[in-house]
Amino acid sequence: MIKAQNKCKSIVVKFGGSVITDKTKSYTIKHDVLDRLAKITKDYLERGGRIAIVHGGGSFGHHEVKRIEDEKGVLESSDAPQIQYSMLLLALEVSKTLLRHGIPAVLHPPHTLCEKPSVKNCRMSPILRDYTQSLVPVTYGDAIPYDDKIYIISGDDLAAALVSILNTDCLVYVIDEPGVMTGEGKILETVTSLGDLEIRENNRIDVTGGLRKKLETALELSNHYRGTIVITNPDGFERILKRQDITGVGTIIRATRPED
Ligand code: IP8
Repeated sequence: MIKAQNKCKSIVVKFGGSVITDKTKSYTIKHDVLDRLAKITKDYLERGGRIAIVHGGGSFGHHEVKRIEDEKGVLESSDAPQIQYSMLLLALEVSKTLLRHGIPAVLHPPHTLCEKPSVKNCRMSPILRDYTQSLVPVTYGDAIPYDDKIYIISGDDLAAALVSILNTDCLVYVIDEPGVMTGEGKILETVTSLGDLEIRENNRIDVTGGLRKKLETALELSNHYRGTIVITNPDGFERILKRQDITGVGTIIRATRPED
């Protein structure tokens, strides 16, 4: 029996790249969606909620990586600036929208925080510093040059690392489906293991592993994170933030623990 704690008074949210950009067209932002997410976030802050925001690469970072790979066949550290620049363009648009809605968003580019290509080697203290001062840190998936190669750090992993550092009640992954869907199009209420789970994945360009990798990260996190991890869409995000509660929204990710 899964006993989730349902309150979400503090959240790390990951806005999926496929939610805030149009993955069918390079460098295209869904401004209407971004505006909506910003408005929901602002209302939540006004009601005392605390939040840190992570976003994905969408048709910026993923398309840029794919373009370079197609062109050269390999990714070298000299390609990092181009990918970083593509992500900065998106991150600046996200920040601009948040600021326009009156959200005190502070941008933290991961290539300035992460020494090596693993979130364990990212210096999160500036993000904690800002969060502690009731600012809203914003970070995102990025390219880290290391050992003459490039590693892509996913926003999913950064979000998973941040919940423990910021000690938030919830981790919400906002995707473009209401939750994790089965092959037949049913929403799964919970995912407790990957096993032979059949999930519906879209086939858009994704260089960091898509939904299956997200589930792996979330399941691994749930072994030690005592908050709640939920995957949902913008409607679900709105319901969670309005009620500061996740009951009945999206798919809860929680690996089965011995005490269950
Ligand atoms: O969409 C990927 O971040 P994600 C970032 O969160 C790049 O996996 C540069 C492709």
